[in-house]
Amino acid sequence: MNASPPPASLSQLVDDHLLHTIGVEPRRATPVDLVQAVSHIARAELSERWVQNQEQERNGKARRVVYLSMEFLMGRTLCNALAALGLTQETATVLMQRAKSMEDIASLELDAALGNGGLGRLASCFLDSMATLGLPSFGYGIRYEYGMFAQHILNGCQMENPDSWLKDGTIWEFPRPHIAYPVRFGGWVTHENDVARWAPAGEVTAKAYDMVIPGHGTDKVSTLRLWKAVAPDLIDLRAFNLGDYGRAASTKNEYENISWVLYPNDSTPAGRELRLKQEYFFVSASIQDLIHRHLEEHPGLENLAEHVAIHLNDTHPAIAVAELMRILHDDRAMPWNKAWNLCKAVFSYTNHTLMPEALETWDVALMQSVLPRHMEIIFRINKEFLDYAARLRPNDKPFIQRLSLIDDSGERRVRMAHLSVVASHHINGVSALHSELLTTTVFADFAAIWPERFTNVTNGITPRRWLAQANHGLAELLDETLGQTWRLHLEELQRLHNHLADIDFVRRFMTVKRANKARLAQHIAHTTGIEVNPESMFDVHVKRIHEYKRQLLNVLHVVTRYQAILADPKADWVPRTVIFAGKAASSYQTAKSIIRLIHDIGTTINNDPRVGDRLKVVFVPNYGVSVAEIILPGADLSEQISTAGTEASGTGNMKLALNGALTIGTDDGANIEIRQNVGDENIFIFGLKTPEVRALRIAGYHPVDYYQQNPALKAVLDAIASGQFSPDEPDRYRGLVDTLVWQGDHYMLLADYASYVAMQTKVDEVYRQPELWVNKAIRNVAGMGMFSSDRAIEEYARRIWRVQPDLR
Ligand code: 26Q
Repeated sequence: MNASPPPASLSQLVDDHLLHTIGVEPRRATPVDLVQAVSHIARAELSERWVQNQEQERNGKARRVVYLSMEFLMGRTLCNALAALGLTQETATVLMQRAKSMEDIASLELDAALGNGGLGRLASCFLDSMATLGLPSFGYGIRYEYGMFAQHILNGCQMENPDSWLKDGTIWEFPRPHIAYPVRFGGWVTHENDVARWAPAGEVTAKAYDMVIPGHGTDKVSTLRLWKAVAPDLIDLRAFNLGDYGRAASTKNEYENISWVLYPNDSTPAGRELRLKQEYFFVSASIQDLIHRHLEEHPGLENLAEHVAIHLNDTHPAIAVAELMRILHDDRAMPWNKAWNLCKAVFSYTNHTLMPEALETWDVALMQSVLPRHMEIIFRINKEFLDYAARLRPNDKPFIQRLSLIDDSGERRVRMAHLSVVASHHINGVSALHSELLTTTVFADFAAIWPERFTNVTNGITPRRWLAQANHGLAELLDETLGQTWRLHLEELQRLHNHLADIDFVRRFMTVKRANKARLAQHIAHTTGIEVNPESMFDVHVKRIHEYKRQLLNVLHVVTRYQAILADPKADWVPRTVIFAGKAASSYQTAKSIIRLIHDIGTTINNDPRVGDRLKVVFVPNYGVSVAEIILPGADLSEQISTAGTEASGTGNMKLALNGALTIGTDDGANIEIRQNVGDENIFIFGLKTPEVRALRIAGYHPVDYYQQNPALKAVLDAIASGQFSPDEPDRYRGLVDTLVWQGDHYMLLADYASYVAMQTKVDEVYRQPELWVNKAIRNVAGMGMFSSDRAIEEYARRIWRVQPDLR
């Protein structure tokens, strides 16, 4: 750390803010006062950059990217802002002089957790890269009053608490009271001379709150604009004036609940009316805003596509297509075909899942009642599209039915993915495998008619947060070894290959990992009360809890190992600490049951004196961005074990490898590209591959055969099912085991079990040779260059959005 005294100015500035902004005597400032003061300083600097940037963009009339996403998992802002402003060292010194550490001060900030998982964090990494690359860009989302729930564990069970991240306000937002739009719902539509008139039944106001997204190594910033739902003043007043305060409050709530809470649901869509209203609410406000901004600079909307590229982060904002059509055609009288061509030149769409149950659809009747005019527009888009398709393949009715935006196999539903595809000039998946599967499975028919629309952009992560900020030790070592430019040019990590034989470098790399493990061990002790040994292998499985991600397969291995240790305690066991973290959607009972099983198994194993240090199992509560920043740098082994063909990409896999963990994983998502980049010998790939999974399903998968034929597997499943880990309620996990053995084991855990356990033995063999392990770990870091979100955004900009980075 820089020990030289900071320029008097920063220290003086902190005192000024304490005195004038916070209202405390600097000598008496508490840590909370200090974090506020320092944040105010950074905020003011960012504000200046924001203003300059807006001015430049206006003058340049640049083509802008509009990134629509229901989720942004921003995490904390302070350290990222200081790093972007080049103020990290100075601030640390000023804090040190006041006997405070940066880490302690920064940890007082609450995470902005406005997302569920990978898709939301990807959006945040992308904003960071768009700002860093100087791409004129705007993120739009919802200012949820309550973000992702806080997870507590009570007797091994997940408890959800509301995430009231705004309870003391947040310093990082800029309210824009003058930027507000009406968003309308319900009512009916009349038609006169081919002109549709929508008479809505209700209206809510969307108010803008901006967050500045600082670029790194540049003065450029980007904006994240979040919308809050506010009842129109009139609504309040009417009941209020009649003295009916109860009704005034409840009407107000009915409107404002639209932006109250994030839907805590990943891959199991909840078909709730409120969710549809949320989607339309933020999309409508965003489209109105971008049109308003366009018209400030241009006389009309004809040239909209030359100046805006609108990106749909999954189908959640897909109603934007109908909204833009409505505004162009109904409100601004643009001929239908012209409006439709404009749409197709403006929109692009990223798909994040192949799992049919996760593809979003809406009941036609619900959409008719909430958005009657949009439903009509979707019907017309569909009719013209299906007419076109029928001309391509006359008399192929199944083809037409498969393509239709409306699924009428049962109760009629709108397929939001189909709406997104027909309106988009480009559609991409998030890893090479996933994009390939899109064109051969869910979108095969579309790919047959429009092959040129489909492409791949493999996900990426920002090295600023996931290395520079999360792993100071490694960042410092890289700075000394490679210089500091890897932050902006992650390919430079390749040059680490030149240092594999440098004993001093290798030793320091190991020391950094050891320190990160000690820090993680402390966090584990603090949050769970469990003491773990930092000398043991840290085997890390962190992500949303979901059956397809197969935390349960990991559990099967843990119990296998437990039984093997008991059977042969004298063998040369590699001590392991198996670390889980992740949230289960609150309504997802099986996922919650998996969390409880992990705890029950942990309690048994951790307290079994025959096991000692050889095996420990912990569950770190409340996984999120800031907890990830502690866990990932301390990992030795990264578990990426989804059933092949189910994980679209994964990004935790990239974060872990970038921090020097070796991956044990299936041939799935971005694991495949990680293997290509780090080399086959430096990753542990096991299990069925995607075509094998498919072939086995078709041939008929009989999990009970694996159960009966593999004694180790049988012993593990029997132990769990018989209540060995839940003696107070022996049947607690019988149902869970039954889903595997008797109910089809949809994600094929039993089929992959043997190869997984065998690979875990190979992992041990390598770990027993520390020089070999560290060599592979360094090769992993060295191979991660392409997984920077800068590379991903550069691909989107060049191949999809056709916008130029603006590096003035
Ligand atoms: C949909 C409808 C109603 C309610 C909720 C939802 C919903 C919400 C969130 C559906 C899906 C999600 C989140 C999906 C997600 O995070 N997908 C992940 O995206 C990552 C970034 O591309 C990939 O790396 C992961 O593989 C993918 O699982």
